[in-house]
Order: sequence, then structure tokens, then C-alpha cells
Amino acid sequence: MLSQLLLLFTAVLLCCGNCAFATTVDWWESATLYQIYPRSFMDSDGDGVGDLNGITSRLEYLKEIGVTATWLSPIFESPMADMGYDVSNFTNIDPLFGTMEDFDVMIAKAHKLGLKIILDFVPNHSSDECEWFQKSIRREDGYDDFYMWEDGKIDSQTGERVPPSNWVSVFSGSMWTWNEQRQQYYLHQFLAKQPDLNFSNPMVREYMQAVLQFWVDRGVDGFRIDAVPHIGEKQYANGTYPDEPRSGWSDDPNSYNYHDHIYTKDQPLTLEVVYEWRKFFDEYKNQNGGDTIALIAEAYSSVDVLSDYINNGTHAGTQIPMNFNLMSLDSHSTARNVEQLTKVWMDTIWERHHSANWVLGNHDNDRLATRMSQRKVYLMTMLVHALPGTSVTYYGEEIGMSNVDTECTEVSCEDRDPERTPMQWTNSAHAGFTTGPTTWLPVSSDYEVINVATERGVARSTLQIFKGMTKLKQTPAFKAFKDDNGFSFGAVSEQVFQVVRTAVKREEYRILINMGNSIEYLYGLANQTMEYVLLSPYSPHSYGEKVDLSQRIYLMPFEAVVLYSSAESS
Ligand SMILES: *[C@@H]1O[C@H](CO)[C@@H](O)[C@H](O)[C@H]1NC(C)=O
Ligand SMILES: *[C@@H]1O[C@H](CO)[C@@H](O)[C@H](O)[C@H]1NC(C)=O
Ligand SMILES: *[C@@H]1O[C@H](CO)[C@@H](O)[C@H](O)[C@H]1NC(C)=O
Ligand SMILES: *[C@@H]1O[C@H](CO)[C@@H](O)[C@H](O)[C@H]1NC(C)=O
Ligand SMILES: CC(=O)N[C@H]1CO[C@H](CO)[C@@H](O)[C@@H]1O
Ligand SMILES: [Ca+2]
Ligand SMILES: [Ca+2]
Repeated sequence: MLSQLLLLFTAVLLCCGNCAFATTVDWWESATLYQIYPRSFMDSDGDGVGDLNGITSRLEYLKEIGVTATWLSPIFESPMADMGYDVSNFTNIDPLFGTMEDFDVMIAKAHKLGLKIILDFVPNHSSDECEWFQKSIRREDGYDDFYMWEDGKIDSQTGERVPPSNWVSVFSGSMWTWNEQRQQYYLHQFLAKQPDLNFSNPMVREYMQAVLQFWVDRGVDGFRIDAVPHIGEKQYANGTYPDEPRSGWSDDPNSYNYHDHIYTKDQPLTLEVVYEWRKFFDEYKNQNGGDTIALIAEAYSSVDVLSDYINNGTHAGTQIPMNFNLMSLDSHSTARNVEQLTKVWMDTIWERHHSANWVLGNHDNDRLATRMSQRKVYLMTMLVHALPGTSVTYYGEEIGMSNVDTECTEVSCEDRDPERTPMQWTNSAHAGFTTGPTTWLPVSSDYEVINVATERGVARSTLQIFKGMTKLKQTPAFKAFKDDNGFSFGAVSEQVFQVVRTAVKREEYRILINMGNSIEYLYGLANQTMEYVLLSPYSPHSYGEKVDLSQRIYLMPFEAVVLYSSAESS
């Protein structure tokens, strides 16, 4: 009897261990995420700058291409010293993008269409023009410790006042800037115009939580948190700040790479804050109902650190710490390189949390077509949607937009402008982005060929492949990815990457991607016959054609295919 009970117990325990993952898949776990850079998506009023009404007018497009949720780069009130990543009021819309009413209309329409809206939250700092910072300079009641103020040290040799530590900001130069009025240094991990908030201060935490609440009350479905690792800094109990050691990667003491950032990145305080936000969202959902609020983190950190951001064993944090590994692929990368990069994630994060996401690009990096070449865009599109988990696409990548040579203008002079140019909608003036005479950044010269309207009409365009893949993501075989044997993937030759997705009822999809420029022959891949259901531009195969995988099969250079079989058909 006792042993039977024990057996029963063990069975239950085992099942909890394994089956907890096998049950339901929450919306964010297999979502198709899409990043919009609001300045460049769609202009509604002819001033050449994208805006909220523009986005609202294109929500049907997002629906059409199978997007689950879109995250918007910052739309908050800002002096735009860092393109909106310097927020002066966290609960106001910048007039450049529209009004709060425009925002409400956008959210309402998105929800009606079944789309979710995720906002970019920039907590590591505010603009120096934020009222909080102004109050802090004046040491107004409650705001005294809102930012990171310090007297600095007296250099024993020169007798001069020097910053409290040797820390170098991400954009180079000291992380500490002297403020004449307050007669103290303040800390800024980024620009001097972006003073860091003091997250050891309970009032700061309270204010930032109130900001999050403000937006979820307005219907926002999640947040992408900017620059997460930079939230907390190390300070000793005696009030001093430890200098950071040399990294050996740079000889320029003013460069961010000069130091190893062991005291200004991924500090325990940062994890604590992330856990606090997640707790707040979970409680909010428990009280108000609705879907899970997603917390996405931008953190260029190691997988071990990312693992702790998700869950450190006792506390849950971000559901989606963005996985930037695939962004290191270039035009020479092979299927084996893809395998190595995916393995890094699967061996740690998947092992520990059964969670995966794949990011191909964003507003801080070269476009996919530029990094890997135009004809590999659809290969990567197939890859990120074939892999289990969440896919993240930067606007314009679904049609294969490239970097554009931009020149400095009064509005912007950024080395990151080339990947931020206007979305290419049609082959008419300004690619249909605006009805006005100019655009804030130039439209790519390739817009007459690479645009939504044209690609919509071509059966095997990059856009149609994107749509085909997002549709597959909705099938049981793709949704069942937490079950044992739900998927497998890896390189089947140096150049061919394979992903197999299987549903419980023996429905199977097999995605084969040839990353190389020669014909690839594969022998005895599986003991079954499958059917071609999705084909890349250079494929000589046709839809509905059958292929016997126990025999030799071939893939043309840069060919990618999706094969299908079900228990009935084989
Ligand atoms: C932000 O703007 C709102 C509305 O104008 C205002 O009520 C609030 O005090 C502002 N907050 C800050 C920090 O300036
Ligand atoms: C941050 O706030 C805490 C709590 O209010 C305070 O003790 C600490 O001195 C502040 N830190 C800085 C660098 O101002
Ligand atoms: C402050 O504490 C740290 C760590 O315990 C120590 O290394 C440092 O020398 C102390 N500094 C001063 C000025 O007491
Ligand atoms: C997880 O983080 C929390 C909050 O920072 C901490 O109190 C707890 O000890 C950590 N748990 C583990 C297992 O490290
Ligand atoms: C990682 C990183 O640098 N993220 C953002 C943090 O904030 C700065 C300054 O606002 C942005 O430029 C970065 O993109
Ligand atoms: Ca506009
Ligand atoms: Ca900080």
C-alpha cells in the first residue's frame, strides 16, 4: 500500500515536472512580434514624419501579415536628444506622434482586430528636461534622491574635484557630469542629457510603477523594457563606488569598451526591479482579468544572466529576454553557424525555462538584407518562424528593405539612421509613406521594386513567404512546441538547416533551408513521403508535388521549402 502510494506520488511529481510545460501555450510564447519605428512607419498628416494615426491606418496590414503583437519604439514626450529614448514625460504622447486621443483610437482598433500593442518603456533614465530632474536639481522635497547625485572625490595629488568612479558612459566619456546649480555630479549611463534614475529610491520605483499602470489602464498589452542591464549600479555600504577594471578590448579610456562593466551592468538591484514589475503585472491581471501582460527585455547579456532575468528559482521576471544571437549571422554564415547559435540558447534558456525567441533585427543594427544579402532575407524569415517560440521582426524586413545611405540633416545625424528609413508601401511618390513633399529620412531608391503593394501580387515574394510562415505558426503542429518530440532542428549538411515540427495527431511540417549557393543533395532524411506546401522564389518545385524523403532529394542554391504530411496522407 505504502509503496503504491509512493509510486502514485512519484508519478504525480514526475508529471508536474514534465507536464507543466506540455499544457497550454500562452499568447506571447509563440507570438509573431513586429517592431514599429513610429517615425518611419506611416505619416498621416503630410509632415514627413510617421505618427500614431499613420499606424492606426495600417493595423489591417499587420493583421494581414499575421502579426500577434507590435511593439512601438518610444512615442513619449521628449526633446529627442536620443530619438525619443530621452523621455521628458513618461505619461504624455509627444506631439510629433499625435495626441492621447489618437493613442486611444489606435489601441481600440488594434484590439478590435485582435492585435496587441506593446510599448517601449525606458526606465534607466529620463531626459534632463524632465520635471523630476529639474526638481531634483533644486533638491525639492522628495526629489532630492530621485537621481544619482554624488560629490565626487578630491584628487590627493592635484587637490581637484574628480568624479566618484572611473565609469565610462555607453556613448563614451565619463558616466558622471557636474551640475553647477546643485554643485554635485549626476550619473548617466548614456548621454549627459539622460540622467539615470535612482532605483534604490522607493519613490522612484513607485513613480515608475505608476507609469506602467497608467499605460496598462489604457489597454497596453505589454512592455519592451529598454536597456534593462543598466538600471542598477554598484555602491558600497560606505557610499563609495568601485572603479571598473580594464577589459583589454580597447585602448581608448573614453570608450565604453575600455572597462569590463562588472559594477554598472546586470546588478542585483536590476533583477529585483524586473521581478517587481512582473509581480505588479501578474497582480494587475489577477485583479482585472484579461490576457497575460508581456514583459520583454532588451538586454545584451550572456544567456546565464538572461536566465536569471526570466526566473532565478524563486522570482519570475521578464517572459521574453530578447535573443539577439542570430543577429551575428552574416553573408558567409552556414547552416552549421545557425545550429551553433541556436544551440547556445536551447542548451541554457530552453533547458531551464522552455522558452525561446528569435530576433533578426532592430533599430540599432543593420538591416538583414544589408547584413546577409537581399536573397537571404526570405531564408531567415523562414528560419525564425520555423523555430519554436516567439519571432521578432523589425518593420520592413518582411519585404526585404535594405539600409539606405543617409546624410546628416538638421533632424537627424545618427550612424543608426540607415536602418530607420520610411516603410515602403507602394511604388508611388515617397513609397506611399507620406502625401507631403519631404520625408524625415530619405526613402530607399529600391522602393519601386521592394514595396508591400508589389510584393502582395507576387506569389513567392519575401512578403508572401512571411505570410505563409506566420500562418503555419497558427497550426497545431507549430503550437504544440512544448510537448516532448514537438520539434527538432539542426544542420543536416554544412549548408542545409532543417526544422521539424510535429503535432500530436502525427501532422508534420519539415522546413529545409539551403543557405549556400550550390545544389545540395540529401539522402534518406526520413522514411516518408511529404508534399511541398511553401516554396521560396528560386524553387523549381511546385505546390502539391510529392517527394519521397527515403530517396535522394535536392535543394537548389538558396532554396527553402516547407514539406507537409499527415497521418492520413502517408
Ligand atoms: C506629464 O504630463 C501630464 C499631463 O500634461 C502632467 O499631468 C504630469 O504632471 C506630467 N509629468 C511630469 C513628470 O512632468
Ligand atoms: C538613492 O536613494 C536612496 C534612498 O532614497 C538613498 O539612500 C541614496 O543615497 C540615493 N543614491 C544616490 C546616489 O543619490
Ligand atoms: C568603502 O568600502 C569598500 C568595500 O568594503 C572599500 O574597499 C573602500 O576602501 C571603502 N572606502 C572608504 C573611503 O572607506
Ligand atoms: C532571486 O532574487 C530575489 C530578489 O532579488 C532574491 O531575494 C532571491 O534570493 C533570489 N533567489 C535565488 C535562488 O537566487
Ligand atoms: C542597450 C542600449 O543602449 N539601449 C538604449 C538605452 O538608452 C539609450 C539612450 O537612451 C538608447 O540609445 C539605447 O538604444
Ligand atoms: Ca506626421
Ligand atoms: Ca541606471
